[in-house]
Amino acid sequence: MDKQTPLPPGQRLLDHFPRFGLWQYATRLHSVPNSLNLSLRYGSGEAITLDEKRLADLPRIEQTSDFHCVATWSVCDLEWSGYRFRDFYEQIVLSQVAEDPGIDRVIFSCSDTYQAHMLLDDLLADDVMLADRVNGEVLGFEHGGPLRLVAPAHYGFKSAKHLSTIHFNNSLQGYRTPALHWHEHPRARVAYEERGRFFPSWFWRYIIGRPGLPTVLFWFRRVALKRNQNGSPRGLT
Ligand SMILES: Nc1nc2c(c(=O)[nH]1)N[C@H]1C(S)=C(S)[C@@H](COP(=O)(O)O)O[C@H]1N2
Ligand SMILES: [Mo]
Repeated sequence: MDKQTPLPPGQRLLDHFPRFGLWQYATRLHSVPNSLNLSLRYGSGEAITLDEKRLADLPRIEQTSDFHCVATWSVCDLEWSGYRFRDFYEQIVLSQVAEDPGIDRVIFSCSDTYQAHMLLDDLLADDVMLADRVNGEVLGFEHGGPLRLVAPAHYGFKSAKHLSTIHFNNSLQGYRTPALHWHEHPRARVAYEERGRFFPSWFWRYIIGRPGLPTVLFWFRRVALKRNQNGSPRGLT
């Protein structure tokens, strides 16, 4: 983001990019693999495995974008590298399927058991990526390696890290919210401050987001340090 441009409503700038998430996921990292282990499901079809070579056939893109967490922190100018989600959809997903059973949403499952879902239309925007590099380095465990979603126009909780299954679907069957059903906004667009489904945005900013923030940041840093001492996989320093 151009430093002249104000941050989106209710956000504050952090000077570093923390590892973050719902805190029950901070410790669920034993199952995060170092190399890509990704499946694709379309409608009620069987899951197929996608290897790195298949992804590497897509054009590689680089993108500089900002990242906004619903808990009110933002970081600017992250340099992502990877594949445009729309290219992935058009060149890999659509080439596997004969008919469209009314697909309108996508459920992302992650190897730490986290899940996120987005509307297919939102995912086809120019700036949505499957990223495997950030700031010039291979995406390590810390920020969602081996592969994560990056959807800058949506709050960070939609940008699923450590992707393991991408399910194109016509319902939310198979999705189990990692947070509370009454909280989660289905689109979570930053520009409209869609922080939660109910309650006004000040509630999420001042009652939930800001007071909880230092605790969660502290907890994630602690878990990351511990994992590092025990011999960390690539990317956690
Ligand atoms: N697999 C997984 N993806 C996740 C989360 C998580 O806990 N696990 N947390 C989400 C939230 S709330 C945010 S803000 C971002 C944080 O990304 P970062 O750890 O790279 O800062 O990841 C999102 N994707
Ligand atoms: Mo977040």
